Amino acid sequence: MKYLKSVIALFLVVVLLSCTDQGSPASSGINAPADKTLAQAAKFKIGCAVSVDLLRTNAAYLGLANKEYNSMTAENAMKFDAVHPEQATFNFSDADHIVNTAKGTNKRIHGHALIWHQALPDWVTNFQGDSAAWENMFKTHITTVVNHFKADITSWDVVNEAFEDNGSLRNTLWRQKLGPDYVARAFKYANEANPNCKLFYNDYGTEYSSAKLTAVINMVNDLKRRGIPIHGIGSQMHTHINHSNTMINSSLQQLASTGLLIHISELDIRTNTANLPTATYSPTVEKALADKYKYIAQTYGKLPSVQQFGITLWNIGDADSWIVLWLNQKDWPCLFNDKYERKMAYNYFYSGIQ
Ligand code: 9MR
Repeated sequence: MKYLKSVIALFLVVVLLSCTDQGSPASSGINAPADKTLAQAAKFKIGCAVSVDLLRTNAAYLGLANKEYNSMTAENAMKFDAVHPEQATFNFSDADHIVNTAKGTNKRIHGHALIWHQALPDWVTNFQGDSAAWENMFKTHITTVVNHFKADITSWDVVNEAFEDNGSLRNTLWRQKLGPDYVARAFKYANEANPNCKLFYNDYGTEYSSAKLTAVINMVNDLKRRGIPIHGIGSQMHTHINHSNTMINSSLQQLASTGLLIHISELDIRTNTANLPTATYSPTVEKALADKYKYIAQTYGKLPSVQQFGITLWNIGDADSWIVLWLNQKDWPCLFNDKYERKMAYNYFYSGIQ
């Protein structure tokens, strides 16, 4: 009997731990009403970055994507390799699926991303040609993609991640082949293709690297001085629970001092900062995650409302996070758990965006 009781007790402990480990919807002091959504609560747009495969195959995922948000970004489907797989071939079928999904529930669609050093097809990395041929290829890509979505996409991440964390201009293929001023020309070409589009420079790390923050602000101010059409800055905010709140606040304030629109464009928050395979989603971690989400939401909410383009969450549930799927790390960075249930982080974020 005593043995049986111990076995049952052990079983209960294991069940309890495994629930916590998956980020169960723990109760907390703050609870969002079950019948309300992020889009309804927020003073600004709330977006999600979506995978076209999951929209097509996972009903719970599609349900949340449809219901909770009023802006949508393609996680991958509008990147160079997805839409322009061969020099003479554009393929917009996945991207169009996302556009149609978003339009079905009247969401804003934010374009991501025209020029980046990653997600390039082989034909671009192997491209042979003089500087005029490179310029033509670069311009053709921007013009064709912006044009294709002209009716539905009114904002684009034009250049993504042009700086290193130390503030130097990243030595990408684009920079090597087109020269350091390629950033300005990308904005110019995008504006020529759709003069009604809000054009963003998008980067990560401005909340932890002051060198990068300064470099981004200097570049943006330089572009503005030169009359280059740039309208917004995306602060990706792939952050983690230990990043300093003071830095997060100060970086957003400094970015806003440019006068441009500010988009927290790829928000997620890592908890397993040392990338330990033994990490667990303990109540302490759960609360730290929730507090950080709330802090970021409230801090963003203090920016001038005319500059609030919105907050986009990068991925929906923990199981579809790029940190888990792409970096292959054990973590719980999202607002929903791997069963697409609201986490404590959801409730705290919800209270922060009001
Ligand atoms: O989440 C995206 C992942 O699925 C892709 O494999 C990867 C490469 O295309 O890009 C990830 O998204 C990135 C975004 O486009 C730009 N900022 C960093 C994001 C996370 O790496």
